Amino acid sequence: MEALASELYGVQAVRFGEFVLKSGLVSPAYVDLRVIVSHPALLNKVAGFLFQTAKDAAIKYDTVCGVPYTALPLATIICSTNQIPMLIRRKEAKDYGTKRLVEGTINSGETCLIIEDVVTTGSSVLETAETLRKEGLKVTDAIVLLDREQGGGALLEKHGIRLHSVCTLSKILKILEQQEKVSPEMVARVEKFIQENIIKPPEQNGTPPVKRMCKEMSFAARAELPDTHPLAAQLLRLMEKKQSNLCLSADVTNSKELLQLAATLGPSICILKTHIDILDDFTQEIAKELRALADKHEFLIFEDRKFADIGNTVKHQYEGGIFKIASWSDIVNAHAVPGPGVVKGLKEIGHPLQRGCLLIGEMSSEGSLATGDYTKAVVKMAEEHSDFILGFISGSRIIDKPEFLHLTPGVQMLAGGDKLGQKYLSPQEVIGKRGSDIIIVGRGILSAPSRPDEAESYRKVAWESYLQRIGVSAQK
Ligand code: S5P
Repeated sequence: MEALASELYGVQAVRFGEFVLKSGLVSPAYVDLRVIVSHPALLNKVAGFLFQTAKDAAIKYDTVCGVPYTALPLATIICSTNQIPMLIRRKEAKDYGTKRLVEGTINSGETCLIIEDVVTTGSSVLETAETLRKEGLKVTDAIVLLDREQGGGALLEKHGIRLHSVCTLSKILKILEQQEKVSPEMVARVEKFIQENIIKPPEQNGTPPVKRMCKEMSFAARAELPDTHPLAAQLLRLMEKKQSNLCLSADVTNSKELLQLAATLGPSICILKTHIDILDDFTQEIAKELRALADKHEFLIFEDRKFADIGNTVKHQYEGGIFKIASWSDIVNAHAVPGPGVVKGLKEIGHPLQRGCLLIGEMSSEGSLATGDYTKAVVKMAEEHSDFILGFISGSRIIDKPEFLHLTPGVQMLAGGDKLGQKYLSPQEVIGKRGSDIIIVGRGILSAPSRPDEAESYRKVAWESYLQRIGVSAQK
């Protein structure tokens, strides 16, 4: 490490004095590692240190991606030396619209390790991570050569990324002080600068965890949070991959029509919601075929059974009977009216099968009693059973925890309602303004002349509302 610090100093990758930063701030330290590409031995050495740091931290990963541009040659050396597949993130793709954002073979679900030269706020690493996550990759760790210790680690941690650094600015300082390359006065100045310029994540900054915080997080980032239920994480990833936050409410009474819907609309949706008890010709074979279509088109199945009885009864309703819901449905939902017993009963069956449940926090129907304190009690119940509860059916975001999903029914392009008390809001209102994650659409799609076209229209509007909400401009 001593030799590395001295070499970095020697090639002027780390300098001390007075530098005006891009932000206008005057800094006593300047770090610019771009210069190391002109020093092949040092470049190799740095790559070696980065690789070793990942090894020491026992990180498991399948591919490596360097944050453009300085870390690109570093990632290349690491991958070439150790025979690891590499991915390249394009920085300029935005300008070209349809160009790929990531080059290389992307195997969805694999873990990609991010390599970076310097981290200050962590935003560059985060940008790369979000791009990779949008491609269906997992990002759990990033390795950086030099951490300027100005809050990057904390920001990344908030987004589910552990930051490991080969060295920190203060450590380099200490070494250079010992080597008498930097005066004690300069060390003091730099340390003071670091202390005074820590960019804290919002909630440590005196700003309370704002309601909008979770709304601004990408689905991909939420998938990686340590407390996100594995099934919710799977859903969030496939949503990002398919660019769909549309759940089709397949409220049809004939199994042929149900399977046809699944086959034709499958590519546009993230979830297919059933009311299996309205089918007049249900057999287990239909459930099997539906399951196969769900796997083929990568959507989850949600049986909208709305369990609402004591634990012992719902256990039987979930596992047995004609429908054997637990055997084919990824997600079910429940009313909280009976108290926690309903969740405990369902969990006994669903948890070992890696299933998940949504609690009904609010309803879209006129005069619904699920409001106010009731909704609050539902949220509390969900928090107490977050190993099985994925989130809520609600009209808007009812808790600002990114681990919980919010699904909203009562959605059509035009607000309004039906004759039986259903009330409709637009996708833009539900996703953009009310902070929900997924729209549930039934008749809005089912009664259209072309169901696939209408599903695509809903998918696009809901997805663009999501992108706008998280502050990303939609790519055409
Ligand atoms: O509050 C609710 C909860 C649900 S799950 N309001 C609802 O409408 N639903 C369901 O969403 C309802 O049972 C139906 O299957 C779907 C809405 O269908 P649409 O045709 O009105 O879009």
